[in-house]
Amino acid sequence: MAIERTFSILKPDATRRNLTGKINAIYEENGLSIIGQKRILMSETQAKAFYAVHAARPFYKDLVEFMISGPVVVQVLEGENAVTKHRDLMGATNPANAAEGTVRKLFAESIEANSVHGSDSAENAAIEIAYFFAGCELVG
Ligand code: DGI
Repeated sequence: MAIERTFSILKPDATRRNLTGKINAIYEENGLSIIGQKRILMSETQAKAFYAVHAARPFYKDLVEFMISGPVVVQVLEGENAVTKHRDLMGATNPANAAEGTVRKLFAESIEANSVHGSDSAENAAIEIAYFFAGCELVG
């Protein structure tokens, strides 16, 4: 498997509880290198566009409000099979269904405040990375 990149967000519930280091350690210990990272406050426009695929869902408004409720850490992870590896480390969307040892099982507060985002395909990873990072901000 070739080296791949994926896009990750540490959500407001994670930054609020100072979990950035603990979550980053899980990623790094599992072969994912953090090749770009910044802490930002997402604008409403950014959050709406980022989750546009969910615009018709009943939870969309709450999701956008949650994502702008505090700082997030956006990051690019690089490693073998990074998209799938990251999704496996994150665990299921709903922490009640997340496997033992996953980030969401360990830290998520609810299906909405579920601590982390990760791209679901290499194609979406490229789009999401370009949405938040300039090429010169990524050092592999
Ligand atoms: O890729 P995921 O983050 O695991 O899941 P997703 O792309 O299906 O949904 C994006 C986010 O939207 C998810 O991390 C939390 C929120 N969400 C998804 N399904 C529900 C939800 N929020 C609420 N309140 N209820 C849901 O059923």
